[in-house]
Amino acid sequence: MSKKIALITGITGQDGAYLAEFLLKKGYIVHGIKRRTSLFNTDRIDHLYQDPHVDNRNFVLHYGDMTDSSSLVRIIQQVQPDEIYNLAAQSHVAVSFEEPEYTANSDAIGVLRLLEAIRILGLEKKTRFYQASTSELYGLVQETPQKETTPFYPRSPYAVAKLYGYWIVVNYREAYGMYACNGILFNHESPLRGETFVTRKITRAVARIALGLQDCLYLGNLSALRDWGHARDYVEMQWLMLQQQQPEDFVIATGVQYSVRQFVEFAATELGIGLHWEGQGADEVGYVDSVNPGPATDGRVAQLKPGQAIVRVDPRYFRPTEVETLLGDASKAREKLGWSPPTTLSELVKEMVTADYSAARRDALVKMAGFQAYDYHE
Ligand code: NDP
Ligand code: GDR
Repeated sequence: MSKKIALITGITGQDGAYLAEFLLKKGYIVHGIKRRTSLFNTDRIDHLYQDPHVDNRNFVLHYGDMTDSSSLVRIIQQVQPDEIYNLAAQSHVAVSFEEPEYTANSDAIGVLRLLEAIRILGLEKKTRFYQASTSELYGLVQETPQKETTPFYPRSPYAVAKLYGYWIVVNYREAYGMYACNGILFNHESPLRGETFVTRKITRAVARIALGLQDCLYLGNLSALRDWGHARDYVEMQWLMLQQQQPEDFVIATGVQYSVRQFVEFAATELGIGLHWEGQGADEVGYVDSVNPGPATDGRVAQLKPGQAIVRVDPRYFRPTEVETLLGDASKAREKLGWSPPTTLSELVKEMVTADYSAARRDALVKMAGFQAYDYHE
């Protein structure tokens, strides 16, 4: 039997890397679309790279962009994929307020471009399509927990763009009988998470604080509640959604919710770091630091002992409209896909902190070696 062919947009991102690895293990030939950038952007998938001069590769990268129809048509024509996973997006909610038009172009119209490419090339009956939809669609939540039938109320340019993506997938499924479906995935994290998303920002900061490379972590809304799972577990569900008899949309979530503040505490606990909370909203949740109770004062940074950290609320990280709470009900996926979240939050935090600690140790060693070299030349 010939190998299945998958095309992944956003292959250089967190989910793209896990999905590519997963599909290769399943015996797929995996093609991915990467953007042209002035610096290398393939760190997360370099371990999968195959020399283009070798015949019969099962991992192939193509230059393309979600804002460029002709590149998408050309790649799909060349690859003739059995499955397309559309993971590419300007995926940062806060950034979408700064770049709303670009976000709409890539995250909304980009989906349309792919679906039209499938149609133009006459692949409607061959190519199955997965769309990376999101819990951000629920925004100002109308029902808790959120499931497939919960009404949407997007709260950012990102979420509004993804709303278009969601509905155009449903429309092409109904209008043209395409096998196209939405995975409404709640937040999922990993050591491969981008450094500016809150979980990774936290685990990276506590690791650096533990090694004396940083003393303060600036955050925005500490009371936001999220349903966090592990990206490795979630990409398996993306694949399963394309292996069903009928295309359907599914919520994927853990069904457990924590605040940003709790995430900081879990991460700090991993490395035995004491926390001082400062700034607007820092005292709102009634947390009293058992190591150093009471409000911190100006100049406290200088007085900190090693292994202690300041978490300072910085309003620059507040969003014009915020999604305060998300909690998923994945009963449908549990029944039809056999979903149960294998990784707990504490396992996830531990894995992320461990990875960031070892990266920070490398930085600390380099810094130390740098200082020694400087001393030597003096
Ligand atoms: P990342 O931000 O890590 O990855 C996004 C990918 O999209 C990167 O490969 C990026 O390329 C690529 N990309 C961005 N813009 C373009 C463009 N114009 N043309 C081509 N490629 C582009 O996101 P995740 O892996 O975390 O998420 C994957 C998808 O799932 C996204 O669509 C996201 O919106 C959605 N999602 C994510 C959730 C999560 O919690 N992680 C939850 C629900 C949905 P580059 O590497 O060059 O930047
Ligand atoms: P989110 O993830 O917006 O849920 O989108 P993010 O980690 O950016 O924010 C989660 C919550 O934390 C609050 N927060 C901060 N966020 C960031 N990034 N930086 C901070 O300093 C900070 N302080 C507090 C935020 O306000 C928010 O409430 C992610 C993305 O992966 C989307 O692509 C995806 O669709 C959704 O998850 C589901």
